[in-house]
Amino acid sequence: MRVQVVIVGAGPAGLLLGALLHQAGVEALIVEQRSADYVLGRIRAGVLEQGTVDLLDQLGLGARLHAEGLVHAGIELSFGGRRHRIDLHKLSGGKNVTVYGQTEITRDLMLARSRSGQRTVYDADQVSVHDFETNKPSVRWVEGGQAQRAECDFIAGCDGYHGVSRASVAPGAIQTFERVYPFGWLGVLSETPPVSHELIYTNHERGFALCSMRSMTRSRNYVQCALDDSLAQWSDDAFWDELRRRLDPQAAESLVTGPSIEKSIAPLRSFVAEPMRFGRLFLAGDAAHIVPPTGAKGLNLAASDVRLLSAALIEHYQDKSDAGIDAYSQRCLRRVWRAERFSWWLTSLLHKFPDTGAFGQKMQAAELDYLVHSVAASTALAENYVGLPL
Ligand code: RFL
Ligand code: PHB
Repeated sequence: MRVQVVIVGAGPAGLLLGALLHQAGVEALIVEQRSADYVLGRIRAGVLEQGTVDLLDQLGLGARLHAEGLVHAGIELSFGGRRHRIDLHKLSGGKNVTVYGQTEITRDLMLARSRSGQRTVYDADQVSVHDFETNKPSVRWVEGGQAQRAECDFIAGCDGYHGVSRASVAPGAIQTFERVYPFGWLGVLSETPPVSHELIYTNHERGFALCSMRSMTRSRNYVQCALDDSLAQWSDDAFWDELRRRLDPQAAESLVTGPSIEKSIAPLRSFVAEPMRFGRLFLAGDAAHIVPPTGAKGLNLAASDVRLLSAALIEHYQDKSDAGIDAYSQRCLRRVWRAERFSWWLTSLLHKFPDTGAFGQKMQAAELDYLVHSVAASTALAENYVGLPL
């Protein structure tokens, strides 16, 4: 078969790119190695920048997001047993963030895609990308035991950190930068009201904690845990006890506990691959870069990558210009590195590291104190959290 673009991966990057291309009349086939239910079962991001919300609006996919998403004008930082509010709205010149789960965006995008008759291959085995350094790239996979092949003009590698796209690039053509953090996040989803109406990011001597939510009746909470912790070690009671110990007294008092609906441990990593284009293969989203979740940037970066990639591909087809294609990698990477810096900084400030020690704790406390009492410092936090301009 032949299509204009093959998108590898049906996560948010791949589905969003497919929707943006379809809106402009460019046909794309998505090839995903997992089932749709598996993709929807992954509980991940929760916070959307305004730019991501605008992109979904532009696609006509904002209805449920606006009806069910929670607009947040601030976040709280908790340390030394007290909470301090950062007024994102005021400090960023009027911007907010929206709390709406990645699962919901994925569901909205999947539904719109199937309604408009665009094809997604789920459960594709042995996906491989070929000849992207030539004018005749192709993607192969095995579907129900049958070998399949799609010839195309371009391949979009939206297949996440462990995907096949980045792994298919010649080692000499790619440079990677990485930091692996010596801890993970244990996340619990529960049908309980959130601790507060805004997110609470906590620095505590026992480790980081985050109180987030999916709705006013569904909480998503995290505690920093050891990398080698297993889920079996963390009963629901153990999780709630640990979270409570890290919260300020007032938050601990108002914590409502309940059985977990989902529980998982995620390692934390900073990673960037350069460049993000190899001939007719483009990397987008987690396939090209990973941020630790502290800054809530991963999904938002995936959205800004595919915004630039879709514009570049549409320009190629409609205007017969490759200027956008040629600039893609450089334009993305500038924003990526700024988000990497922010996520690394916030992770370093809020977590307990093996070598933090007493001096390190004092430094974190002094920086947090400065952050919440200096308009300049809290403005820098706010403008990064709500999202830097593209
Ligand atoms: P995904 O979501 O990993 O999707 C990639 C898809 O590709 C498929 N795939 C393949 N398909 C075909 N062939 C292959 N060989 C393939 N290999 C893989 C996979 O099955 C999958 O369906 O990457 P994408 O689309 O780039 O999206 C990135 C986001 O998922 C990620 O950045 C965010 O979830 C990160 N993140 C957050 N981002 C935010 O913007 N705000 C947040 O609040 C936020 N919180 C989080 C997060 C990530 C977390 N975890 C679990 C790492 C919280 C957590 C705990
Ligand atoms: C979430 O709700 O899952 C979430 C929110 C903020 C973060 C990370 C994750 O920084």
